[in-house]
Amino acid sequence: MINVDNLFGAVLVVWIMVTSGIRFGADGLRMDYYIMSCPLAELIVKNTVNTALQSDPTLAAGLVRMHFHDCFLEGCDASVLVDSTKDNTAEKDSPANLSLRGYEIIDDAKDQLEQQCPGVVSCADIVAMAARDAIFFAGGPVYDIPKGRKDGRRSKIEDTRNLPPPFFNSSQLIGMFGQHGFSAQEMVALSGAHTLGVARCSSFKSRLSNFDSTHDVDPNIDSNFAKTLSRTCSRGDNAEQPFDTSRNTFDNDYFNALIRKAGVLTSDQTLYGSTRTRGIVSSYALNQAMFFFDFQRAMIKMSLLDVKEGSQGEVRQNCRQIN
Ligand code: HEM
Ligand SMILES: *[C@@H]1O[C@H](CO)[C@@H](O)[C@H](O)[C@H]1NC(C)=O
Ligand SMILES: CC(=O)N[C@H]1CO[C@H](CO)[C@@H](O)[C@@H]1O
Repeated sequence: MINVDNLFGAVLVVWIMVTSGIRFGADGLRMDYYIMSCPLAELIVKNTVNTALQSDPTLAAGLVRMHFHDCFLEGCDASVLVDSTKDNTAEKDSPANLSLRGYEIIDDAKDQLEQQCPGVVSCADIVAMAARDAIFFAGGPVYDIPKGRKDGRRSKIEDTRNLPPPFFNSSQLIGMFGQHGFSAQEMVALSGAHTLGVARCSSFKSRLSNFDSTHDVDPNIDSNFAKTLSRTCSRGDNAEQPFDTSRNTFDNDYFNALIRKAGVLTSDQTLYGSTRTRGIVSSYALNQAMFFFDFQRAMIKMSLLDVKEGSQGEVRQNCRQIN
């Protein structure tokens, strides 16, 4: 005799086995992760990013930097999006995160995705896709990324200690990126993201006066460029200095700037100053296609840092709040 309750129970058990088999499978991330559950996911993110960048192209830089900060802290799990609460100061409120931009674009894409397919597309995947689409919009390489990241349940200000500070030298950068499994070449390629965007005076002003015991001004700056930086800083700590001559265009101009000793941050100029990385900078300055190729490979690798799968995370309903 089969009664309805037993049948329901059996179906439920099979259903749990099937879904948990998928959720805890060895490699939960796939290129076509949303093909059944939210086929328009990629398109919705791309259209949202394109529309936003058409009205403000400077936000491309914001989206790319957001993805980097997300992945370097606790893995690519959208922890960078969480707002602080009464009981928790989130990553967002670290001074290192000051000036992250583009949160509204992520919220906008999430709202549309929740209408199309509620509870399906993670904020972590949206951040990774949005960065990818921003790079392409700005003229950079096109690449595909696996999807299926889950959103994290932790976002703490303490974790931002793991971000590289702008005064690091090449050896320190190699060390820090090495801890995340990146080679020196991959670190240099990723630094090429500074082909987009700006730094504020507070991030480089220490290079302009009382630099060290023997130099007032960092000897690794071209003297005319030092004047440019000083002029920027005369407008205050928040005054913006573009990293290269084309702040909204993804190209290899950043590497040419380093060769001219016109790098904005210590961490930028050190890549040319150090013999361990100088050759890589020169190659990318000469060969943009090589930079694009290495960059997109390194970005895919970065987008997979410590991702959470299955029950290690959740799909947040609102990207700014843990469920
Ligand atoms: C190598 C170590 C790195 C250091 C020390 C570093 C540091 C910084 C600093 C200090 C700023 C300026 C912040 C401000 O003054 O407002 C900045 C901006 C930026 N960073 Fe990095 N960064 C590094 C690597 C990366 C990587 C790997 C990416 C992405 C793949 C990235 C993407 C960006 C972008 C796009 C901006 C411009 C943001 C905007 O204009 O809104 N950075 N970075
Ligand atoms: C980089 O900085 C570290 C720590 O300040 C220092 O020990 C090292 O000598 C520096 N390396 C170079 C090449 O300047
Ligand atoms: C965009 C953002 O949330 N920025 C925050 C970064 O951290 C400072 C505190 O250091 C906050 O005041 C900002 O709101």
